[in-house]
Amino acid sequence: MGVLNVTPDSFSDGGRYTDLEAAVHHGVTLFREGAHVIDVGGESTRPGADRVDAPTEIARVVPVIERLFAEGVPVSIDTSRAAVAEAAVAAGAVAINDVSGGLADPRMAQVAAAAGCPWILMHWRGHSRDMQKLAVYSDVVAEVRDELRARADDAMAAGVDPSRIVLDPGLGFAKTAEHNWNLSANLGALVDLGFPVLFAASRKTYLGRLLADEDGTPREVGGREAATLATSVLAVASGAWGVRVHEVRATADAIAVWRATGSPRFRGTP
Ligand code: PMM
Repeated sequence: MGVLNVTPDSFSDGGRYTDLEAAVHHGVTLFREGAHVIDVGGESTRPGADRVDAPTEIARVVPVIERLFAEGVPVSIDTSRAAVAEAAVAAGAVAINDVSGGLADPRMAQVAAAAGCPWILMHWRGHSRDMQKLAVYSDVVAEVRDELRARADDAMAAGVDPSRIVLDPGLGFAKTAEHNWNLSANLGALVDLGFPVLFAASRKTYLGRLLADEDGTPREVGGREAATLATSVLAVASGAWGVRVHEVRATADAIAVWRATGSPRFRGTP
């Protein structure tokens, strides 16, 4: 999954793709580089971000989705609002990526069930403005697993086909760096729930902290790519179904190496 944020303020690519032509060009490029779906978002979810209203979000994403649809590029809509998801699906989006796992908007389950498309349910405890206060767990892996299972149960109760549900641990959303590492190390506990798992660590703050200078200055966003690649390969090796990344070509290359290494074709060949 390639990331395309059409926002002025996302932490990594904010402000770069607010121009329609630049956004479409980037989406097509990521698709040609090997992304299976382009995740278009019109609202920043970085910690502390203020919300935008639904009409603003729709005005940002719909023209981009229409153009990518016309170019034959599959798009997922990154939103936690039912009205935005509905408008995006009408414009051609083939999946809904909901960082709130259906909690932010009670109508989302109904929209996802009616659309019949894949619905990514991310682990979430509250809006970005104050989510880090909610990063309190006694056993982060068990609690995220149980809360995600509850989201999937609610989705199915609302009529969403189980085969359309994808789960995501929500790295950085109401999670400290330690929580993120713990979830990454135990991704199998989420995979065991039986739904495809999406892993989205790309360029996140905890990678910047890991790679901080001696004086503690976090590595800048653009310098987190090699670390992102490592997280993606490790996630896929742990059973993740997909990775959501800003840099698609390098990710596709790294996963191709992992796949070739694991392929029986190469084992024991003289
Ligand atoms: N993270 C961001 C946005 N959307 N969607 C899913 N499913 N999982 C995530 O972890 C996630 C997301 C924030 O990062 P961005 O600024 O790179 O979009």
